[in-house]
Amino acid sequence: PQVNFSHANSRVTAVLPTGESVVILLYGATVISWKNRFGMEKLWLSDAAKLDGSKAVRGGIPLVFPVFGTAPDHAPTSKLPQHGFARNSRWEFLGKSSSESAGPSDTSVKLDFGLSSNTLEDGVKSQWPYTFSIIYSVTLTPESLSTSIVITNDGAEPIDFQVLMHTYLRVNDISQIQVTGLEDSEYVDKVDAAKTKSQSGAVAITGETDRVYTPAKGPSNAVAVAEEGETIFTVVRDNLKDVVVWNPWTEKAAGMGDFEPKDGFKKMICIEAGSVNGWVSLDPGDAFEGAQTISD
Ligand code: TA6
Repeated sequence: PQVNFSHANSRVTAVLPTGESVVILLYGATVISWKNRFGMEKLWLSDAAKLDGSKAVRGGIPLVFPVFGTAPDHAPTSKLPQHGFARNSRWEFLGKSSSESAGPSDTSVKLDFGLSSNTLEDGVKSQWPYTFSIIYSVTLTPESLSTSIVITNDGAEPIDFQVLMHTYLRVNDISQIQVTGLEDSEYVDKVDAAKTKSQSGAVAITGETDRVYTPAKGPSNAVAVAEEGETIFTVVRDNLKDVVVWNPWTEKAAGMGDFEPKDGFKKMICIEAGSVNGWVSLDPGDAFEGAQTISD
């Protein structure tokens, strides 16, 4: 049984024999759709998301690199826009590989995307003049979606960066959501003067929420999202020590022109795996790998 596949109009689409599918926009190598075998969309994408490359996609899985937020005091990244350039850049599709261990229910597909200093826009290169290459892989299986990033320093000087996968998970009703796996982790509360707090119990979303759990200490690096007591997502991290939990709620949703419908915040929660507190320092010739696996 074949993986159905297409690479057209700046998108790569793959459909497994069991029916699951994924769509990646070459702009930002942004996953914009992940559907289960019943055709149910698992990611949240704003109705007003720009998909023409004019701005970062509002939804799906935008890639944050080499800076999370803005870092005015960090000279190497201080000239970059919020969340860096990866989600605003045109990536190349490098190819696909599919594996079928025992049969159609085990068939999976891995799609590779590339961005490097050779393909980066000149304007961006002048803001961040490092020699690098990134391979971003999206792997779809009947049970999960994984995204992994390998960042290689091809230059002669160390590169200090932050990286994060800004995943918008789709939920039915945010008021019924509980996030577990972050118990006892310290977090920076960005809606309360960036105070450092400690998480006790599950995380519920009852208003604008913007927290950087650093490090996220949960057992086996797993964070679970439950709706009415039933786990709907599990996010397992590999070499990504932090988790950001974000929901814009009413006011911030109203203030984002590309966030539609305005009450769409009730249908999404961002569970973002990354390394965003402090800087990963990559020596010349070295490579950094980080990944997440989202099971539904
Ligand atoms: O991940 C949380 C966050 O850093 C929030 O502070 C908010 O800015 C969000 O990202 C969205 O940022 P964006 O640049 O995509 O509008």
